[in-house]
Amino acid sequence: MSKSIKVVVTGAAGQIAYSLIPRLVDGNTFGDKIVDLALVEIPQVVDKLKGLVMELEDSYFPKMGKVTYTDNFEEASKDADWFLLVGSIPRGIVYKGKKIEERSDLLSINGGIFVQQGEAIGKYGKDDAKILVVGNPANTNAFIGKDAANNDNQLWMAMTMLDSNRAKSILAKKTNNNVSNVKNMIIWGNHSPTMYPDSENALIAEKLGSEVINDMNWIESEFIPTVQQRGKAVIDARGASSATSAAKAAIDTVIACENPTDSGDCFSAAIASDGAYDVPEGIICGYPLITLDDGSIEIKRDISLSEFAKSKFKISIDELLSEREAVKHLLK
Ligand code: NAX
Repeated sequence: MSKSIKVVVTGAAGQIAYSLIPRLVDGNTFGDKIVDLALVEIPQVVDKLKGLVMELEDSYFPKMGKVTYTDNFEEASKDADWFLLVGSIPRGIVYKGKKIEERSDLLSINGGIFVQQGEAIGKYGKDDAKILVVGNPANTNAFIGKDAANNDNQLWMAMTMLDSNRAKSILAKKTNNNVSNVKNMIIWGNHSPTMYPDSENALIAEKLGSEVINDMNWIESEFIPTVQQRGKAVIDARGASSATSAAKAAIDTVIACENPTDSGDCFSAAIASDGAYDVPEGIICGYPLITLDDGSIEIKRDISLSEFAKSKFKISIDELLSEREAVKHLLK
């Protein structure tokens, strides 16, 4: 019999989840494993998940196991292997009578959610559970969740794969390559407009980006700002934030964690710093990661950063430190 795996998805009635959930059970993401789904929503919308469950059943997914839905996160967490934390309160909505405009309010409200979810994951999730935070502000939400979970065997990540996929696509276009020829694409720092997409260490058709692209002006004035601002550009064009591409990026992150990384390559996600690349310990920072043959995930440590790269990366680290300061009342 195939092994089974349990995946919890929050924000399950949202637009990213609508693209994401079917891909979890289509047999590509977890291969042969039977995938049990625990879908979580807030009480006001949890009943809508009944419709999604009907659609999943109607789709004929041979690898789909048990599907449950609930507004009780603790109940959903029991013995889960993976947590995809997509749900969060967006900027601009009225929450408890107040319009949420400031990043500090957003950090605090979502931080509160991630304290509860983190505690439940630490207590009820599997000891080797992996947690991918998609809901923004993703790095600091993951930082709060990890602190509340207080279980160092579990791996907390914040998603930067969408930024990395976007960066690959722009570099491929610029150099007339297919996207599959762009590898080792690192997003350093925060998933926010301060992130640093590293074109210099990207491998483009096996060559270092710093050798292939000799146009610093394009890198500084087009490439970096386009990757940093792409989320907003999609909102402006589509009238809604990235959904299909965000779902694909979450799936890509899961697949990258479940399979050994090819030599010479890496994948992007933010994890807790252990001091690598001189980042203060503990903050959830975008790094180059590799999955080893035994399934463990490590920071790739042999990347050399130019002075230009270091100066850009520092801006993002400083932002993460100020976010940590803004949520310190939520930490244990
Ligand atoms: P939607 O507003 O469509 O869906 C969010 C869902 O989360 C809603 O149905 C809401 O009821 C639910 N929710 C809120 N609080 C919850 C809680 N405590 N427990 C369970 N569910 C809860 O947003 P969507 O477009 O799906 O985006 C979700 C999040 O992804 C947002 O925070 C968004 O900013 C973030 N993104 C992150 C990206 C990344 O690369 N890390 C890129 C895409 C996206 O912008």
